Amino acid sequence: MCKLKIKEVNAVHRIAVVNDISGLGRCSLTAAIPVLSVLGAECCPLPTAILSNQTGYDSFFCADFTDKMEAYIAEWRKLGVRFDGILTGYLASAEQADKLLAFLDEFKTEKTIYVCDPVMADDGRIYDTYDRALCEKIAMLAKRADVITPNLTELCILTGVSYASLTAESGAADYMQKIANVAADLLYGSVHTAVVTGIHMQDEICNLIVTKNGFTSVCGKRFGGSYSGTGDLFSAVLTGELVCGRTAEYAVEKAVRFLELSLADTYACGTDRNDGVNFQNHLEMLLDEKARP
Ligand code: PXL
Repeated sequence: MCKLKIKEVNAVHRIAVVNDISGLGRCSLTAAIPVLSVLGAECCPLPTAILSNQTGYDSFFCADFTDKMEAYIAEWRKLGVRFDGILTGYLASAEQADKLLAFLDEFKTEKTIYVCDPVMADDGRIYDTYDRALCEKIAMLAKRADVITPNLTELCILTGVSYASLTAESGAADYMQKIANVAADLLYGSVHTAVVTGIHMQDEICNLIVTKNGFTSVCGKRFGGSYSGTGDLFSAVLTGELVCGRTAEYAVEKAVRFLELSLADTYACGTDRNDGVNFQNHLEMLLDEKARP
């Protein structure tokens, strides 16, 4: 557990999490809040939408928060709040992305670590609530980040590479290198690390950490298909650890071990993919060994 000295302005690191709140599906903010709290950070939600349940279910209610964001952010401005980290995820509109670009201009300081999870697609498909205009805006947000966490589908959208062609190479000995080469195109400006998540390799799911110095992979055992919220749990662990000064390798390893155990539990329980990951019973493994009683 990383702790700041008591004399510092905030006793714990403060992370603005720009994401939706979904009543069911254990994703977005309902994943980020518990994870960041266990990691010892203050999670400050900037909601993008309020949903009855995530959009993978057959039906859902969604209240878009775009029109409320300026008034919400204005109160943060008045309070002079500063963030050690900013994490962005699911967005409700292209207009919202413009508001977030302005939010970054104002609230991302030299000391703020910005992790952009370019949530827009999975398994080769753009989410139903997303369109081309929103995906283009998300690409603009991703360019402002320090670290980006696309899954393989999102990586292809961001780079204009065909998902079908890239995944057709999955049997090749140099598949990881090929993905790393694609991800390397996204490393410019402030973006120093791309973590490509959810790469299917036989009975494993792998994640690639790509920097200008090359790439490393961290794999975990695969259980069942893809579950709602997996990417949100991953990006929350990553952000919480990076803000504490940990390396991307350390953070990704921790996220993968946490997800591996949580997904094994989820699979064993026969949980529906839309209901998300049974991570609650495994949060304690995010505490450092030395911090345990
Ligand atoms: O976990 C990604 C995500 C976040 N928020 C909402 C979603 C999804 C994926 O489907 O529907 C509302």
